[in-house]
Amino acid sequence: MQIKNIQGYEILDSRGNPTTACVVELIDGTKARAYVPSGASTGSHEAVELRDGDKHRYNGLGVLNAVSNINTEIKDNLIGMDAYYQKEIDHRLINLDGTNNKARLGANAILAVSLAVARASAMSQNKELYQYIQEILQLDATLDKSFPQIGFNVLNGGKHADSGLDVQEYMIMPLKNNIEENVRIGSEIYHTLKKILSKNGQVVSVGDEGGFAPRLDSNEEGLSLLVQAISEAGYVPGIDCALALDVAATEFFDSNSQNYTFDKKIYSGAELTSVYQNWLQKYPIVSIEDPFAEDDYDNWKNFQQLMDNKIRIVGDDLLVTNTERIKEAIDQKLCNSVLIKPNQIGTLTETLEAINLAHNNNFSTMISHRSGDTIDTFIADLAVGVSAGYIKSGAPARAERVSKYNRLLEIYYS
Ligand code: 2PG
Ligand code: MG
Repeated sequence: MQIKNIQGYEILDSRGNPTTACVVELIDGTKARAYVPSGASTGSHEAVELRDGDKHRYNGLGVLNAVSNINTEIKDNLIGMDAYYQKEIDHRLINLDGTNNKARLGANAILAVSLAVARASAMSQNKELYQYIQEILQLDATLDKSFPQIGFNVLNGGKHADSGLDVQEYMIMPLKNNIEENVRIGSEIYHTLKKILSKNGQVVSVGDEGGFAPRLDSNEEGLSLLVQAISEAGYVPGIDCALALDVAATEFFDSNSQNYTFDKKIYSGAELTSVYQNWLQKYPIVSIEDPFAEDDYDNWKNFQQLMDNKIRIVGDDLLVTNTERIKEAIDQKLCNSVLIKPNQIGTLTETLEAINLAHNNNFSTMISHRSGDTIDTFIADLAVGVSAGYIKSGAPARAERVSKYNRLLEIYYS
């Protein structure tokens, strides 16, 4: 089905910063939209998010250049192409850009178009988006829908809050086999945690991803609070609900000294490893994302070897949804799981390639939102479409976070 028109425009994300939106129209009259999210703790190897830098608009964060790239060059080149051929569309976009990190047209321009084309194609064929993704991957769509386990981020630190916590995300991960039950458990524990914090005289304001942002004495205190919240909500820690962390260690790594500033002290990679080992003895942690900085390969390798696949070690800033980096991680045994963020790489096709590469090499995948997000729910369909083991989209609160969880429920009932 031919593309008839493409229109990009600027909208606001959940932090109130501008981001790109795009509507794609097909000749059968189908119109579909996509909104692109934006990170705060970005990996240096991510595809480039084009910002205008014009201090007179949005403090330099405007995306009018990216929007204009959609409305001129991209539009001119894609009109008339068959939207059903996602791979061809995405390769046209990649070639048009011509750089290896989408720096010319902007990953925020390219991804908006790539996702809107996929959504328009699904709509035009009267399919749910997750089914359309299954078809692109040539998966057997007659199989049962498989739902990811959810990591609900209930305590925010790092670049996402001024809580003072170094660990960026403390997640609770309900372990039932049913998506509705897991959403309910996540919400109940979240509210129990709020009560505990209030009782302790802590603030219950939230960070960028909807998790609470209390001022705690140490990073470990976050873990004990979560275990307490799970128990007080009536669940058994480690049986009904586990813990997952995104340490986002690149943010507190000093590349000159090769050390980490953690809990206001200086740690070597080996010392930080001991901290994690100690936590793993005491708390039901099933996965740790970015335990070390994005280029600190030695410590990643050592930790993966020590853990011997007993937990998931998830590469985010390390891998940036990039097949080259994922290949390296597989070869060098740096971790065993990949965080998947479509805007780190810039097209749906490359995102699916990253997921395939991971799954074919026994790496699990966790599909992820960004800390600056919108109500776009593409990643929920992506998670079901590729049968990802895990998803994270922040707290079970705030519209841009729950939109993904609610879409999972919608798919469950579709
Ligand atoms: C992360 C993400 C999403 P950001 O580090 O995993 O939670 O944060 O979007 O700020 O990179
Ligand atoms: Mg991360």
